[in-house]
Amino acid sequence: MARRRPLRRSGEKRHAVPYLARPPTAAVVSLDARAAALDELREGLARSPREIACKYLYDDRGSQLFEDITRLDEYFPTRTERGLLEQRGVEIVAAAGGAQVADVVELGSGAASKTVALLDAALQAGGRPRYVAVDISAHALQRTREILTAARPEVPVEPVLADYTRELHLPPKPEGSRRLALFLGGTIGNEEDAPAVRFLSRVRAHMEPLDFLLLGANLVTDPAAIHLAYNDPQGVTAEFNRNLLRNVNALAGSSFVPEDFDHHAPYVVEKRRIEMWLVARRALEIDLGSIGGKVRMRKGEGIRTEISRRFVRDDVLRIIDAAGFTPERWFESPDGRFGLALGKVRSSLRGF
Ligand code: AVJ
Repeated sequence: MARRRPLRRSGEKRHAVPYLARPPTAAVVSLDARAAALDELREGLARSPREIACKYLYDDRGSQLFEDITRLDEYFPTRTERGLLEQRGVEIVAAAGGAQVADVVELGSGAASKTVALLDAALQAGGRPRYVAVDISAHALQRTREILTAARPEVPVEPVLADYTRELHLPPKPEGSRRLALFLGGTIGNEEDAPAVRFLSRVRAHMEPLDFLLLGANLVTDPAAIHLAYNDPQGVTAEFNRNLLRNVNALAGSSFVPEDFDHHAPYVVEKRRIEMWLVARRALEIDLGSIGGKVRMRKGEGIRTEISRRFVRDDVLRIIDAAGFTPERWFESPDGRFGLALGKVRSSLRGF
């Protein structure tokens, strides 16, 4: 664990309510979000192959199951990234502005245990970082806040409850501070190149010159180890995958029976990605509730619920460059399984 600097500042404001910029009314926001979700689900389920976006994995139970996954022996990415952040955190923060890094924004905060290493580095550099946690799950945000407040009570936490794939409202950064945006865990690998670049470009739109992005990416490694990480013998990943159907049922009133589906998660070597599927164990007819209509599936037919890509360094640097960040530094775990790219906001977009 990184060292802790006894630096308690009293009178620091802590916000108890998720931050919403320009809030219309809560009801309008959630009605809108629900209609958009139903459209997205309808569209994905009509595709061939059928798809349900991976963000539906992360209801409160799903966020808890993912946290359980990160503690499995077989699932190495979280541990590898944490080690890298603990080893190189000081260097990373120094390269991103040291004491001036006063606004650490994490997209998909999940359980923020890894982030403590970076906040510590900012504290050590003599800065007063604030931590803005953005997540789609209220439960995950609550966990983040508990973990962080217990670990580093001197760091103020601002939770933002939001689906950052849709819209991104961030609290304005403190006057004169530098923002360090974090997109960790290898979540960028859930998207193909074009949507990944579009997403990071939107993040960049919330940033200014002298701000930095730290992007975590899973790297190409032994296929058998990758396979095992997504096919743990205890079946936690299988349950995480099936739970997506419970979430969809709760959202839409659909009639998916999770137990009618097998978890299938092959590492597709030529695409350098894990694909997570739910495969019908028998012929099924599923009522889609408010999504509208029915889905008929043959035995053995699948719904794709996630892709999780493995990269090589240059893939990652190209992506951040295309999104408007100049690659400044690259940090890699000693086993070569995980990489972190640090990019600096470029003032003008290069044509791409
Ligand atoms: C949270 C998106 C990084 O892709 O490895 C874990 C999600 N899926 N096991 C990943 C996940 C199956 C995870 N990310």
